[in-house]
Amino acid sequence: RGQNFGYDGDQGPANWSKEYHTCIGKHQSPINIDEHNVTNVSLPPLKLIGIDNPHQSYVTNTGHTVTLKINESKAVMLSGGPLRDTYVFEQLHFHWGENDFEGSEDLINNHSFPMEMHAVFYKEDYNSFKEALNYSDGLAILACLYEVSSQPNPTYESIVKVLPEIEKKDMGKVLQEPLLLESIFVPDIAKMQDYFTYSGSLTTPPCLEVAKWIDFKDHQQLSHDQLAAFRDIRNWEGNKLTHNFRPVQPLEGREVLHNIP
Ligand code: B30
Ligand code: ZN
Repeated sequence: RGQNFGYDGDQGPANWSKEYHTCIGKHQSPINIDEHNVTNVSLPPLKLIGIDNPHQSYVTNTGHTVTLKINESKAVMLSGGPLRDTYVFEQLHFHWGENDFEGSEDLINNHSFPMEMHAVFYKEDYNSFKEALNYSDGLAILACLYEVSSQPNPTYESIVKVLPEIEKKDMGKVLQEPLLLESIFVPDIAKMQDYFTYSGSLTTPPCLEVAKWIDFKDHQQLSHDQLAAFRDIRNWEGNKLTHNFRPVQPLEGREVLHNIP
């Protein structure tokens, strides 16, 4: 079985801990971020290197999500803000819901958004993503929330267009044009210092508590049709992956910081 977790019934989030004991830890993700219960701070500037030039990218259906990777190593790096060290870009992927009223993992004031992107980075000192999973400061994950817009977001068209071609698990496709990650990661680079940050876990099994989460306060926009295209890809069982978000987990006394630029 191993990676055969799902989002419904016996395979669903409520049963993950039967096979993955780490999914019942005290620093789990996602969480609800209550804006009235955050600590305002002024952290050093968050730095994203290598996102201002286009990178050849490939998109894969993992059976749990759609993942985007670039083919250069250490071309995109993250440091500063709440991070003590430099982190290397590994992949980004998405979480979505059955309809336009749910789908995000983290909630803001108990409000759901239709989609959430996670850009996953591992600590450079640990040399690989796999190795970094053994350390509590192994990962840094940027999260961005999406709202529904009436117009399609042109930045995402190249990704949305290939989704029908990667309908089945393990299918992958190189994007026709190199992708400018800047426009995927952050809606507006001028607003990128406005974010929430907290310590948490992977939101899928094995739910390892190894991630510093950085959630941009600014949102991006996708049209209903762009969102709906994600719901048509198939999971590891061959069924439509209509939704792939984990419900929020208890905060257990953790502090959520709000960085005010
Ligand atoms: S998340 O950002 O907390 N949602 C992994 C990375 C980030 C998150 C969750 C999981 C991860 O790398 N898991 C192990 C590797 N995966 C690859 C994958 O992305 O799709 C293999 C696997 O099958 O577990 Cu699911
Ligand atoms: Zn994720």
